[in-house]
Amino acid sequence: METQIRPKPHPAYFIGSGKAKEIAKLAQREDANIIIFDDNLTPSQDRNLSKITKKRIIDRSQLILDIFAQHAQTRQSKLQVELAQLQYNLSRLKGQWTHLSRIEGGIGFRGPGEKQLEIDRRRINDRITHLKSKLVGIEQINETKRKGRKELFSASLVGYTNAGKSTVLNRLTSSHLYTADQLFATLETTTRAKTLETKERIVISDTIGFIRKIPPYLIASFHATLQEVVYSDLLLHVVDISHPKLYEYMDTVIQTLKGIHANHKDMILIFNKIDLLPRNQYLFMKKKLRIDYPDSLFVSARTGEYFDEIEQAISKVLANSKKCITLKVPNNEQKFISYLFDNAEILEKRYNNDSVRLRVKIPLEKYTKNFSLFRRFEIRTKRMAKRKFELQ
Ligand SMILES: Nc1nc2c(ncn2[C@@H]2O[C@H](COP(=O)(O)OP(=O)(O)OP(=O)(O)O)[C@@H](O)[C@H]2O)c(=O)[nH]1
Ligand SMILES: [Mg+2]
Repeated sequence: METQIRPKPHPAYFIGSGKAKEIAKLAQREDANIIIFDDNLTPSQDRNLSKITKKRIIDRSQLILDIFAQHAQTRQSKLQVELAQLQYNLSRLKGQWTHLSRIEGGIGFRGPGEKQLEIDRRRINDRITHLKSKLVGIEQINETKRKGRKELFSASLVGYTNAGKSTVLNRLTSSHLYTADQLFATLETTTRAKTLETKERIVISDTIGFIRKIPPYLIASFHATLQEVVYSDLLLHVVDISHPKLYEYMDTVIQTLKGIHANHKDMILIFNKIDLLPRNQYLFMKKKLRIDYPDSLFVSARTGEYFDEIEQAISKVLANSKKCITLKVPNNEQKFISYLFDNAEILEKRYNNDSVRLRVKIPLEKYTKNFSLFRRFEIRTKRMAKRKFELQ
């Protein structure tokens, strides 16, 4: 492995040209097949590096896409991986386009290369449109499933890839989801039900892990998978406490959540894998982390140490949580209307001739208690259709 510190990437080689020659020699000597960069390269950097090294160059996004492709099992994840690959290719074609038009003079001069690029680009765009419409169809099916369990409080596990999310879910719900010491072992969302000691039933979902330095358009390809996170009531952020880059990884998770507008949700921070740290280091880290994250939990999903605290923390959030809903209540339901005014926070109200439309925030406990009434008057907005690929 080679590293170089530079004030900014070299426009032609990413690394310095001298370093590129050094790496070329090293790759020859070691008889390497490919050279992998832990960063994303522009198309021209990619071309120049393969020219100088005479080796195949793989950048960070390409490597991640390759892992995705190997792990994709379901129809949804296969479609998402293909979409991500095409988005990647399209971004490369765009780069080549500016590269060529600069050389060949742009307007008024169209070389054969450019025509081919235009055709390629159109084909890719057509396929992207096709894949997106299929994925929107899948999202609508997922949305219907989600509505079916709407009355249940839902939590989603989020975190950097390999933090132990699936292992945590397995232990919480006695499941047997695939876990492995590899990146992106999980690519799809799995939801499991759990009955808490307080007898309340909730659902918990496991989903794809996040990673550093990944272009937003690749995250957007996983829109359908990430919807579960967007619509959940609570996030369980799992962090591998034994990883030297834990702070950076936590920040990546927060930034990714921001990107999907899910950063304002209730969140329980779970520092996992405490069994991997020597006792004194664990105690030191715990003391330090508790200063910034006073409510965080420290557990081992492998040994089960302090694991009960997760359920207790979920119950606490559940007891205090509120639900936002829109209702259309006929004027003759005066009793229910005044119940709402007394018990819920009224966010919006609009009076019609024979009914009132209210957007309210209600404690979950009260919602569950009067579930049949709420269900009768609740308006289900078609959020999914409106939010189609808004991330891009
Ligand atoms: N020692 C130790 N290993 C753990 C613990 N939790 C998970 N692991 C291991 O960490 C690796 C990753 O665990 P997963 O549950 O697959 O992690 P994930 O966050 O779901 O990862 P992706 O799905 O790949 O994003 C596996 O080898 C687990 O056995 C823990 O508390 N202690
Ligand atoms: Mg997993």
